[in-house]
This record gives sequence, C-alpha cells and structure tokens, in this order.
Amino acid sequence: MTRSIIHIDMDAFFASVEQRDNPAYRNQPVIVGGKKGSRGVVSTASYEARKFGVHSAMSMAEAVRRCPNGIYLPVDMEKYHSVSTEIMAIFKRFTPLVEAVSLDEAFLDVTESRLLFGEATEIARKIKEMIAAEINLTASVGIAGNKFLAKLASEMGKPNGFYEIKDSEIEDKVWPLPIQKMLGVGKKTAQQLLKMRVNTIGALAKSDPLILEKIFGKQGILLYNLANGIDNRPVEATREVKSIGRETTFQEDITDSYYLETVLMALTEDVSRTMRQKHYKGRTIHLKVRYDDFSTISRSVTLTNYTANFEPIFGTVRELFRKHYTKKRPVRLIGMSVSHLSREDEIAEQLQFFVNDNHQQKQDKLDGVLDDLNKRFGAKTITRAREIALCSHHEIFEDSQE
Ligand code: TTP
Ligand code: MG
Repeated sequence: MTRSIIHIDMDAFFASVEQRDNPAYRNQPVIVGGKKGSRGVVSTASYEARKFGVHSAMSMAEAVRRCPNGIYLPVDMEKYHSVSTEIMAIFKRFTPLVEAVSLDEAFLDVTESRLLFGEATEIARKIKEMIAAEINLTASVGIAGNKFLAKLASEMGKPNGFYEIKDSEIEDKVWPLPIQKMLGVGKKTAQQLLKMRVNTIGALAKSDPLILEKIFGKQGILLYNLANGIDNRPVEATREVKSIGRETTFQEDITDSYYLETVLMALTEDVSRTMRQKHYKGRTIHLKVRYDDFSTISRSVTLTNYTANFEPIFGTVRELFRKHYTKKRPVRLIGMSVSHLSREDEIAEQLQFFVNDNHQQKQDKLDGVLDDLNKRFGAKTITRAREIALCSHHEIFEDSQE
C-alpha cells in the first residue's frame, strides 16, 4: 500500500506566537532572539522582517543593521513549548504516528487513518483549520508518499502553505528545483555537485549512481534515491521532550576556563534540577561551545545508565569541555543539554547496569536536599560553593531552555 505522509511546519514560529499574543506586533517586522543590542543570534524573524534580509542564526548586530526599526524580543521558550504541545496534541487526534522533529515541525504517517478521516489531503486541511481555529496560528503542510517529498512540499507552499506532491508529479514539481534544496546537501556537497554540472534535483536523479557512490560513498546512493522520489524511512513516533538544556551568551567573550567551567556547573545544576522536577532521566550529555567567530563545536557522550543527578552529568560535561575546548580561544556562548530522555517510571530497574547503589543513594540524597531547600526558599537559595562567584553575573542566565 502506498504511504500517506504529512509534514507540518509552523510559519515563523516564535515570531508568530509573539504577534498572536500582542496585536501591536502584527504586520510588523518582529525579530526574536534578544533585546536590541544583545549579543545573541536571531532565533527567527517574522515574514515582514525577512523582507529586510533578517533570518535565523544571523547575529543580532547584523539584524539591527538590516532592520533598525524592527521589534526585538527575547526568546520565551516556555511559551513556545506550551504552544508546541498544543499543536502536537492536534496531530495526535489523527494518528499515533507523529514524529516531532522540532518544536514546530512534525511528520505524520496517516496511511492507516484514511479509512477513518478521509484522504491525506483532507486530514491535512482539517489540521490546518484546527491550528487556525484553536491556536490562532498558521502552518504549512506538505502531503506526499514519503518524508523527503512531504517536507519539500511543505517548504514549497510556505507561508500558510498547502501543497501536495503526487508520485506522478516528481518530474514536474521536484526535478526543476535547484540542488541546494535537496535534503542532506550542505554547502560543500552542493559545490561538488555544481562542479559536476548537477544543478538541479532532476540532474541528480539522472546522474550515474555508481559515480555518485564513488564520490560521496553511501550518502551518494541515498541522494540518488531521494532525487528519484525513493525514501523508505518510517515515521517514528517520538516523545515531545527530546532534550533538556540551557545555554548562555556572554556579555563579553570569555577565555578563562575556570570561569567557563563554573558557568557550565550552574547550567548543569539548573538542567538536572529541571529533569528531576519533570521526572526525567537522560543518558546522552551534550556540550556546546561557540567561539568569537561563531564557529561552534557540539560534542556528546552517552552514559551507560540513565541519570538526573548533578554529579555524573557535570562530570561528563566537564570532561567534554576539558577535552575539546581550545585553550585561550574567546568563547561567546556555552551550553549543555541532556537527551535520550525517559520518564523515571519507564526506566526498568534491570536496565541500570553497574550501579554502585551506595554511591547512587548518596547522590540522590544530596540532590534531594538541595531540591527541597530550593523549593522551600526559592530557586538558587542553595548553590554549590563554586557558583557563588557567578552571582554578580546573574544576568547571563537569561537564555534558552529547549
Ligand atoms: P523553523 O521552522 O526553521 O523556522 P520558522 O518556523 O521560524 O520559519 P518558517 O518555518 O516559516 O521558515 O524553526 C522553528 C523555530 O525554531 C523558529 O521559529 C525559531 C527556532 N529556531 C532557532 O531558534 N534557531 C534557528 O537557527 C532556527 C532555524 C530556528
Ligand atoms: Mg517553521
């Protein structure tokens, strides 16, 4: 049976939420990422602001240069999370096979839902209507027989899009697209393909797969198949929370590694506390460091056991930092997160290998005491001694939680 896949992506998500919640921002260039003059990057820009050339990941300074009269707003992750939960709940009315890719984007496999709700296009239309009526936002939907084409379709209709690519339409609708639109083709690969005169997806579809394999390895075959409309990747139902993390952009670049480690400590403290509050444990620990020239390293380690304790998480983050931080290079952003999350009650005890019970109990006790005190007297009443030095820099902890 041919599959029916829907890809949904909200339009200018963070900015649209802000415009929805404040009528004065509507039809205005809204840039979400921080106050004017802050040193972060743009998370997103409303379509009005995009006309000025402002886009995601651009430095705030550049955004202000391009759009000096824009409305600049801080990131309100908590709010976007809760809107995201509402959107995902609408999707789940139609199928349990909802794969959330990010807060504002998901794949739905509605193959089995058609009997109950009608054709995929009808389901997509209903979803768009529900998002408009219940959440007051616009989404772009793409409908196709696989993930690759569905995502392409939702992009092609943006904003407020509704676009279908039938298998028989690949030649007409997909092949004329420039090669840069291809999933998995970054700048480097695009350059190589352009050199080979492969300028469009159609040219890729018609090129020799053996040559592609020779140059790009397995990835070459994958690209060849995608270009020919073949993509068998299943839609895998995900949990809403993929990771819990925090990061911060400094007011001034920092080179002092002791200070950087102390910041990581405070971020980890926060993240591990959030995990315990939400009853999550995780296994993969990520470190992110952005240098003054915006080059960014992301490193991660997966632990044997799930944990929400400060000590093992911080120990891992610190190890990653010591291994990968290039000494003396100025850092503008540092962050950490934990992924591979599972609800505490779902983690079968027998899966916990090599746990030194005594040690584990001690950690739980210490974290528990700190959580209790902080709950009773307000967050940050008690912090580990080393963090006290950071109190005067408290304003740095304003950034995103994902
Ligand atoms: P996107 O879906 O990539 O972008 P968008 O929804 O703002 O705009 P559109 O889909 O209409 O092109 O990302 C969703 C949200 O994720 C976005 O609103 C803000 C956040 N985000 C970042 O914080 N940094 C980024 O670099 C990107 C691309 C997105
Ligand atoms: Mg979007």
